[in-house]
Amino acid sequence: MSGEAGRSEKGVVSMKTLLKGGTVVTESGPKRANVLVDGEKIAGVGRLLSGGERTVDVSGCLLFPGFIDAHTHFDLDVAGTTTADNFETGSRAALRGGTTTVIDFACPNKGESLQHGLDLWHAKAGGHTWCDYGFHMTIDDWNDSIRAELPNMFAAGISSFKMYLTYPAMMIGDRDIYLALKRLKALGGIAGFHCENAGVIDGMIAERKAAGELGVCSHPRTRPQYLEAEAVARLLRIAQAADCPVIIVHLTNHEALEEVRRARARGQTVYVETCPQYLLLDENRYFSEDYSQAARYVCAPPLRNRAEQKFLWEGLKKGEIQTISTDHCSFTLAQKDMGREDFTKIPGGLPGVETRGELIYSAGVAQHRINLTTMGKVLSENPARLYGLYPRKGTLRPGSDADIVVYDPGASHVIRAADCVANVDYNPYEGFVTCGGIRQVWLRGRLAVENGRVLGTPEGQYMVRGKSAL
Ligand code: DUC
Ligand code: ZN
Repeated sequence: MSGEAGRSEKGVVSMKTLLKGGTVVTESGPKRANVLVDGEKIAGVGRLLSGGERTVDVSGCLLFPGFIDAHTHFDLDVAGTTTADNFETGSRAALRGGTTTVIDFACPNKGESLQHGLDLWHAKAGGHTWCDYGFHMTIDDWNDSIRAELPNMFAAGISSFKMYLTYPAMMIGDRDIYLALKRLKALGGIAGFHCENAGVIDGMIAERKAAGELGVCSHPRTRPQYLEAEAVARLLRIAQAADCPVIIVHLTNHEALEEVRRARARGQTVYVETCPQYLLLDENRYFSEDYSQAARYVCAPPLRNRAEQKFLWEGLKKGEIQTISTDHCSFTLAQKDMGREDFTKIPGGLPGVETRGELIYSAGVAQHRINLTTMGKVLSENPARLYGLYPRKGTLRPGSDADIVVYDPGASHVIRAADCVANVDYNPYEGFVTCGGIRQVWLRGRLAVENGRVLGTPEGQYMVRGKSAL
């Protein structure tokens, strides 16, 4: 790399950089093109494009728009403990994995205002987040004051919300979901839903406890996929009543997807997210004799039967599933130890923000389950559109932020926790051999990661998001 700095109109020192010789993953397919970056923005994309004070040779590499992870939980209190990754460590891991924007869930406690939750999340993230970031707002209560706060949330750049059909601390009833959705519809907002049947799960847990079956293998057995499908079906009927589009987050299985198809067939707008853990891992992980080996995979919904993975990949290929996010919610093995005597005390969640891009390329594109265009859509373009960031994010075109993942398809490495920067002492994909690897990550025109090294300081900016437009 070589070059000299120039001065932009605003007097800010900027340098034009040409990323030369790569293949750009565009919305209509991969195209050989050079990318000219000017300051924080993309200035041009084209085959014959030249110029720039410095040239970076990216021949043989794929250039993706920076990945967006629309489902992270950093610095969240769960089950009497706090996630191992805060915004500092989590966003650093995200950036290393090609994710240039995360959307985390601001989470006021029941009885607190949305504004309180938002202030708290700004305090957690501000000044030490490595990638750009936004927040969804959790609605875990519905009353006149929360209703009255919603316009302020939009003004603060929050256009998407989250509701839970499970977890007593956060779940919200059918009436409140219905009323909240009607209000969101009027305001042009959208909501994602965690769909599992809380009541029946509670009953099943009580049965297991009474039988003394307190091991990790009771976790998947008390959260079967048909209870996820039931909750998806119920939520979609409530959405039908409210006439409001909705997002099903972390969908894991074909029975739940079938309910989405039914709703779409009757004319509803439904978006679906899945996660790498449901595409690559399966429930056998819970049946290890070694507590620690099993407990590290506890998340909700749980990992499913291996046969489900095929349905999810097909759903992605057909465009039935629009996004892959991680639900990154990391706990150390010591934290996972909290459930040695009782599986319900294991804090639920997996790390994933650092490995998503390489896993989806390796298990998806390289195995011909999805193509490059679909990978670009589900990791970047679709979340940008769905969550009101497009075209600033989610595309490599003139005027967009110069968030670029330079992916070398010829590289390969073994995923090891010891090599990762997330603040957690295991990796769910330990030993996985990647096809290809991330060579560079550019964040708003700045080289932020090179060959696994995160460069510079935390310069992530809060993203004021517009309305959903997928
Ligand atoms: N599932 C988890 O496993 N952890 C955090 C939240 C969630 O939905
Ligand atoms: Zn989550």
